[in-house]
Amino acid sequence: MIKVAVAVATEDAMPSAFVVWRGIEDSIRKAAEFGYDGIELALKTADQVNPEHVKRLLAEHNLACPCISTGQVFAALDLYFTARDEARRREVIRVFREMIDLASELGAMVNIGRARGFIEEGEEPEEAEARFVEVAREVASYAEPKGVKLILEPVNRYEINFVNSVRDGAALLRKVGAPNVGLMPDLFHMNIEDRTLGGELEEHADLVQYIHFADSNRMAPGQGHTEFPAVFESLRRMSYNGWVSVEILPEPDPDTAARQAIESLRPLVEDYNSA
Ligand code: LER
Ligand code: MN
Repeated sequence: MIKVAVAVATEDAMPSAFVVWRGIEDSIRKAAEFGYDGIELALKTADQVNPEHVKRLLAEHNLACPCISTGQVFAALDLYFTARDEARRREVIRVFREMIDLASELGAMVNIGRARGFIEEGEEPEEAEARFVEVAREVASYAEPKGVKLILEPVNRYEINFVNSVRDGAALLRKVGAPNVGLMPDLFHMNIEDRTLGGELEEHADLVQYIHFADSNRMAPGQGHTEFPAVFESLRRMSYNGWVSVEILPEPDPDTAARQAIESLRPLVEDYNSA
């Protein structure tokens, strides 16, 4: 079974937060009204929301929150796993622990996007990688008894210089070796970095826990040249049972983008779920 979420944030999120709607109440109401199954909540810190309030709103609208995404931890707080400074690494671990506590209340996974960090000037990739592995293991071992999974998102080379392709992500996760850390491929980044979309998804089916959906130009599915029926055929071959989340540019305006996305995905998802 495939379920569809839409990426949203709180009202006070940075302008650059990459979401369709802002404001928890409005986002949840609209997601339900438009026919989504859930919301992906983009946060800077866990205390931006009251878990009881979010749970009540989700229950009222019969929606789930399958994922908390953490791009703003990097973009707004400048915190990331590969930081050379030990105090900064302790701080990102603290922020992630609080995200994990919230995720455990909401039944969500926690994304590791650009907060994974990067290879600093003058250092070997292995040095950044070693710091990532150490922090990821610590965060994963905190999340494990709480039943929370972490999902590493490969992001294209124009945004960061570390973990660009799905293959890079899979290789790194094998080094982390924690049972509760998987992959969050994003079709937009894959379109830039991977040889194929479906092929790489199928190849790493054992690790793929959640997928960001956008068309080739980051507009709503259906507005670019990605072949979504072929992606669904690959998902079928890998017996994918999970969430896809619409993370698209809110253009020409958020409601239009959200409506275009669900309208183009709904027939594919209904077909997938009924077979
Ligand atoms: C976040 O999910 C993402 O895909 C990044 O491109 C945001 O910068
Ligand atoms: Mn993404």
